[in-house]
Amino acid sequence: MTEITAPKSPVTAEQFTEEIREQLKYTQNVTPEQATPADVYVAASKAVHNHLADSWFKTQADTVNGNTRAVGYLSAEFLMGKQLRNALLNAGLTDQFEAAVEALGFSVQDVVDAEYEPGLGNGGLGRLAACFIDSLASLGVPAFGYGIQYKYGIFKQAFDKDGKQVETPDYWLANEEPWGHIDYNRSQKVSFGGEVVEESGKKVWKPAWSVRAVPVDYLVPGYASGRVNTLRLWSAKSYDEFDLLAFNRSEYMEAVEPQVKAENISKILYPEDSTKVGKELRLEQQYFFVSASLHDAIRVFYPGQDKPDLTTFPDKIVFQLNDTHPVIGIPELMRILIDEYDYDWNTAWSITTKTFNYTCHTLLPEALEVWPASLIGELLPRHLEIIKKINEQFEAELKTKNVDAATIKDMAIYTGDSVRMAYLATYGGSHVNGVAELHSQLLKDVTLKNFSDVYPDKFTNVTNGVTPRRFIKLANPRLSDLITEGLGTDKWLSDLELLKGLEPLAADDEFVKKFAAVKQANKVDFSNYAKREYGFDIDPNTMINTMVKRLHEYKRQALKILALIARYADIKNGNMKADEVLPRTVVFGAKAAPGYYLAKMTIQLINNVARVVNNDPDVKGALHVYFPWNYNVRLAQHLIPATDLDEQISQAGKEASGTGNMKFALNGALTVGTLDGANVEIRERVGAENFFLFGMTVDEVDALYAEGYDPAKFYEADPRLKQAIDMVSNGTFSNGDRNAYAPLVADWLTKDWFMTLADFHAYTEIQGDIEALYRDPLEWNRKAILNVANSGYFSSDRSMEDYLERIWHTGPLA
Ligand code: 26M
Repeated sequence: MTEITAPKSPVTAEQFTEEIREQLKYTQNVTPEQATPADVYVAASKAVHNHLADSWFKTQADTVNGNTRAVGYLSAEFLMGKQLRNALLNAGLTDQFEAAVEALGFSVQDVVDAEYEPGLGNGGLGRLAACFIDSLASLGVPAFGYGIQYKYGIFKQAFDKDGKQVETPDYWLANEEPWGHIDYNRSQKVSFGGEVVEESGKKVWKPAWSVRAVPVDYLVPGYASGRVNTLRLWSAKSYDEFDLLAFNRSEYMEAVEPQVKAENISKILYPEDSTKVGKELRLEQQYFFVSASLHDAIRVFYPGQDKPDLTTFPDKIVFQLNDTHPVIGIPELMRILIDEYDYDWNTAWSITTKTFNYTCHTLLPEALEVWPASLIGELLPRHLEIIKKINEQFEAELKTKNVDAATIKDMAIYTGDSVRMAYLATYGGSHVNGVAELHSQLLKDVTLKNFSDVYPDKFTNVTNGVTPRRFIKLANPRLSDLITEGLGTDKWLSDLELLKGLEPLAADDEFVKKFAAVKQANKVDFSNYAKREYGFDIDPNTMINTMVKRLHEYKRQALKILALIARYADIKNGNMKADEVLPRTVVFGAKAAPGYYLAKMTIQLINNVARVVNNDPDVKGALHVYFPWNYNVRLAQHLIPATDLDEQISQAGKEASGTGNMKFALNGALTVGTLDGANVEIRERVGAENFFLFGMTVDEVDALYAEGYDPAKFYEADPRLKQAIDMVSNGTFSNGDRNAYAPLVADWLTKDWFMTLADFHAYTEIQGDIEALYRDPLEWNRKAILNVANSGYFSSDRSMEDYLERIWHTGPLA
């Protein structure tokens, strides 16, 4: 007997069909005959939204009236992915929806495809925020996601005829967007600039300009919890629709200028990741959403009160700072408490430090935000004063702890000309966490060592996780059914450690064959999807070997492409016979920051290697390379379930955690990877014998740097590496142009900051093990099952439980 605990809705398919008809008639104003799939998509979305409304209202009321501290997740990015299927799943309406759409004469796929994915994030950090709010709702924890409703999300990526990345704006709001509920009545005023004056002994900030922050609310339905939380994304609007005086002089452009300036704040998501861009607009964005969110929380928890007792604020809500982007919230809460509510400094500080906690998502020093003090002074003069005072208090505190003068200087939050946001966050909050064991350790030992010496108790780890609802149930329905069959229950969807129960089935050949059949069917699906969306001819009978993530040097797409070129050369040289090579399809997905020169050149190289390899009859059937453009959550949901082998090959000590690695393991791909980020913990759990480990460790990397790393030596020493690089420089992948990749090659041979060349040999060696195992499907799939069975820890539900226990000290609503 299989136990089914998935949410069930009280309505029948016929009733839901009727609800969609109503929406078509009264909100879309079309007959079912006139309707397009996009109309049906909007109508169905509104219908499912209505089913969630009562739970949403009740959750809001319980959040305010209950005695459970809420969580505020402050994040500049929420990479939500499409909403419809997730909402249907959590409302228990999936079957009714599918039947209704067909009854109305539409195809389910067309309707689901009509939803345009909101791309309000860059990569891992933004997707993590989306997984976390899903898990909080599913656990029944009262929580708000707070962020920005960018008008343009992450750019759309295309490739030109030379294989170069071309970016176009992602105007995701071009068509009706049924999920966001704009709530003008709950707007907040956010001010900038001006000066600070003294009025009867009190500092008063006289800002120069203000914008109106308008909340757009998104429902965050929990899975099987009956709870619906809120994602509140702020949109910037102008107060002065136009300046009448200017307009009267018919200076039309000037008249709308204030509006343009105000609305620019939420216009575009910065397409950077792992680099800091010290742009004024970026600071405006950060302050904009953080100030609006803090005021909103006060409004929510102290409704109608002019003089609330804000000493209870940390009992009402605890804020998590997702990286340094919202850290301006610390001086902002100080300012609100002191200037707007008349608290003294010490009381304000006590409230503030109890309210905030900080998650660091990087180890790259160049990614830690540092703002010029002059910029903060111009944009937020009162905040700069407060930051300086925080820094004075901090230095005094360090002196009482007998920290030496040189170290105090190293630890400065305010250096005289800049403000270090990570240091402000560490001092101004209760806890600091890294996102995987290794990363948290390196934070303590290296990046924030001085802070960890003085405040050891602040530091903790919470290993990242991913939501099994989106990344197993929705993305991989076949595997979900097989898991439910194998376990005799679907409870694993809210208790992912139950996957452990699959472990014995890895020894059951019948089950292994079913598992293999699921993977094969997913590969066929993906091949069809890739044909339809991209025109690719992917052979689903080859090994699907995937590397998807942002394009960054430290992630080492270069290592993958060089190894691939070496393999190509082996076949061309006759060192390997094409018909003896294990047929492999390599799939890349990656966006490069528009200003990241070497990353963009790497994309161009991958595309041109793909062009040459795929058109070379000598390697036909043995090696194929595809680079579907515009990698996003939707493509991830199609590709991950179809992947046999996943690449997690960053230089050890550089990838904070990774979350793609978890999604692949949970979908039964095997990983080839380094001892980096969460790979370390994945390997520990799934078993070393079920993970393809290669490459230098953090200590070996450090040692090689210390002795003086010279990549050219590795080039000279390994003929296969030498040939691969020579092929890049001799025009093989640039129609004979020897200069096309010169900067990339020069970087490899003289700098190679992330030691791609040093790890090349180990990486190519391990391919033998991989291919030998793949030739034994039963053994390969046994190991894949053991990956699934032992990855339950990587549910974002578990991450949330760790945050609740170690940092937030709260739990589900009663
Ligand atoms: C900074 C300044 C200006 C504009 C953009 C940024 C910025 C945006 C995103 C900087 C970093 C950003 O993201 C970093 C990120 O995604 N880090 C990843 O976080 C994941 C979740 O914890 C980890 O799994 C990844 O290892 C880590 O690289």
